[in-house]
Amino acid sequence: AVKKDASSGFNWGCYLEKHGCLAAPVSCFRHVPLCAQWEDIEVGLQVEVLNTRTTLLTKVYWIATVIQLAGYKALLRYVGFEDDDSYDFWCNLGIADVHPIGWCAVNSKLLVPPQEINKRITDWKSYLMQRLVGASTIPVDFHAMMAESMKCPFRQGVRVEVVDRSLVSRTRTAVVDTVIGGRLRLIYEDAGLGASGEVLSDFWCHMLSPLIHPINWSVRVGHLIKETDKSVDMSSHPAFRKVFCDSVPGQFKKLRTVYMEGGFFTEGMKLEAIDPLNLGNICVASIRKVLFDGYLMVSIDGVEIGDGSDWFCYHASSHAILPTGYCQSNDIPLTLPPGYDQATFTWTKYLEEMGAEAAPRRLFNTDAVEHGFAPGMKLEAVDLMEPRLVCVATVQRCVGRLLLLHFDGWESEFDQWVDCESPDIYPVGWCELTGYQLQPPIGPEPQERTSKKSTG
Ligand code: MLZ
Repeated sequence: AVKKDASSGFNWGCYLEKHGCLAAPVSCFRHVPLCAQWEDIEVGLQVEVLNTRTTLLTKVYWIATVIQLAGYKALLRYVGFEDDDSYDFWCNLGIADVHPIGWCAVNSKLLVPPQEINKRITDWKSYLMQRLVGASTIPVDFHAMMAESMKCPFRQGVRVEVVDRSLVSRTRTAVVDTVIGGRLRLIYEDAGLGASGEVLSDFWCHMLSPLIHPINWSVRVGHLIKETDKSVDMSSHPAFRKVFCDSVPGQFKKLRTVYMEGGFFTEGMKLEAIDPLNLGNICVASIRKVLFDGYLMVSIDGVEIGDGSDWFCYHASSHAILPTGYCQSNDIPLTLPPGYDQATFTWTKYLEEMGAEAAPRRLFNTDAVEHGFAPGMKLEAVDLMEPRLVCVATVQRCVGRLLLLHFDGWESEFDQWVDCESPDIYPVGWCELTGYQLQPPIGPEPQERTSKKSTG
């Protein structure tokens, strides 16, 4: 039987084969384990891998060749099957019992050929010698590097400031409850507990997310922070029984320095911005307030409540703010304020009408980058509207630094624009690697292959 992704019953290998899709390579994702090393992981590599095609009771290994790569997953074929693909199997290189050539010899493990080919080739030693000449393999310290790169500076009990999901214009103090693959489950300090002790309000984000900050950040940059309601008793929750520890700036992603002298963003300037509550829309927007350290409060024109509660904080270096005209020059539909018409809207007229000026183009971080993503590539991506969910997704468009992500099986209303260096996108196999639950596409599951194939 085909073994499925333990966490969700979803099988990436079958899914990619069925749809004939490519996965974005691990080297596209700067923040994930082994990104830098992945350049050397390629089709044709040979590895020593657990031999599942044997009736022996002891663990034995055999040599296999990488036939195809999909994120962390590799389609392997045992040496000796030559062009016969019927026993190919997908495995996650990060967790499978996969080792560099030579590992068995060093660790006194047995290399035994699969039963199907054992009889076909009599002199295995010289056969292998022939097949392994000039072969490349994975680095000797592959698994050690993997473990090293999965370390995380956050643990349960660390206090942070994070956006308040019930009022996006302010932050709120929260405590780290769980860490999985660098993703943090944060519990607001005054979230409250339900009748059976369940947390009433939490938030998930990656440790490199622009939405979390060290303690005292809000006061330092001049951002609104909710005063913690001291009357809420959280002490019976495990995350609050730990010795608290305030997070410090060194634990967070360093943002690109912006120079505020010599003409920076000013209040009232117009721009285009990703709607923080509707991440598939790029909208007509305004700078509402300039905070310290390059942070800005931005609002979406025409839909404002009026009390500032829907302003949103973006750093000046954020991918989510764009110069006026960006959508037009990149053939992206610009979401207009209510009452305006796509056919007649022009920025020149709008600015004149509003008596406003456009934020200068040079202030935006729209540098082109060679990110390696291409339309059609599959990946695992956070649904930022429900950031606990990591979902099966497809790159729909690439525009400069921006990727438009589509969630497989979902309407296009769920599509989201993200930066190519977003910490919320992961290679195929990341969930399996880190033990995070993957949300499979909704709708009918692709049919599994009916051959006698088995996966490792
Ligand atoms: N409760 C939501 C979940 C949507 C999750 C979509 N992820 C791509 C709904 O069903 O609308």
